[in-house]
Amino acid sequence: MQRTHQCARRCQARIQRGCVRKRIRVVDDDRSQGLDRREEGVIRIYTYNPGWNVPCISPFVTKTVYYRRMAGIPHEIKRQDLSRLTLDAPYGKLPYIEDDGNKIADSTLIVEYLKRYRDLDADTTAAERAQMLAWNRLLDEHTYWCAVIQPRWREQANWEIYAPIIAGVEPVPLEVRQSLDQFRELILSEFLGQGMGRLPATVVYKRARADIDAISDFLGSKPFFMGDRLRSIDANVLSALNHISGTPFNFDTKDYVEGKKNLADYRARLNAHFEKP
Ligand SMILES: N[C@@H](CCC(=O)N[C@@H](CS)C(=O)NCC(=O)O)C(=O)O
Repeated sequence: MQRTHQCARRCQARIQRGCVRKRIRVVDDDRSQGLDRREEGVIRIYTYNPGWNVPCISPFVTKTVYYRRMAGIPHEIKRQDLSRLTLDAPYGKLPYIEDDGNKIADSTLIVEYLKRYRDLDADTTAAERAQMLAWNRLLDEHTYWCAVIQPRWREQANWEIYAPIIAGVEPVPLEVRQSLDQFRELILSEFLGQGMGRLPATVVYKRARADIDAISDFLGSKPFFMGDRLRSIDANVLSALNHISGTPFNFDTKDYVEGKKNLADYRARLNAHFEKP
């Protein structure tokens, strides 16, 4: 475990040195006005590079940015120094946030924390909260692996597209590419450990399609995922869909999402308000 962390840190340091930093756009200052957030400071969220139509190439980071945008909580986006990821991030992963000198990590914990400023779920019933919990678990612990990790990290053709996006530079310098390839091995070992990475791609995508069917069927013709009101789960659903559909990668589930009219309409509706790469 210690070796894995050291390896990740070395990879990230090399990625950083290899001129990635020069190409990083600095901040997306996403403050909102007139809200119940205290005035003395702004919450900082640490991110990887932005991509296509998403504020960050990580769906978990994107989820937390969307929650803030949806709740109108002032925040500032900071690009994480990758050479310091395992030092700065409480669990060695993104997202984490800083608020009043405290660090809060893990997208689920961050959304729960942010509810103290504005709770999009304040008047939900216990049954609705139970449903949202189950959907969050599906998106974070299942859909993420079969529709994000599988296409981007496991498939060579998509990896060739993804590596320059992570690096923020094209062509990717040799030293950076070597570091990224090592980092890919780390992610693929996590994929094997999780179990999904042991299944053939056809099975993985069959599961991803089942998730998409369930999401589409549950959404139906409702304006938001839970009904007439925007809820915290919309941040996660929109993030997941924007990390599958409209991406530069080519894979089974992407086309499948794009073929579902209610999902395309939902994305278009919510992206019109909350998309800001
Ligand atoms: N359960 C965490 C998962 C976060 C996560 O897996 N983040 C990925 C990016 S999508 C990461 O930083 N990976 C770096 C690594 O595995 O070393 C959350 O919800 O925030």
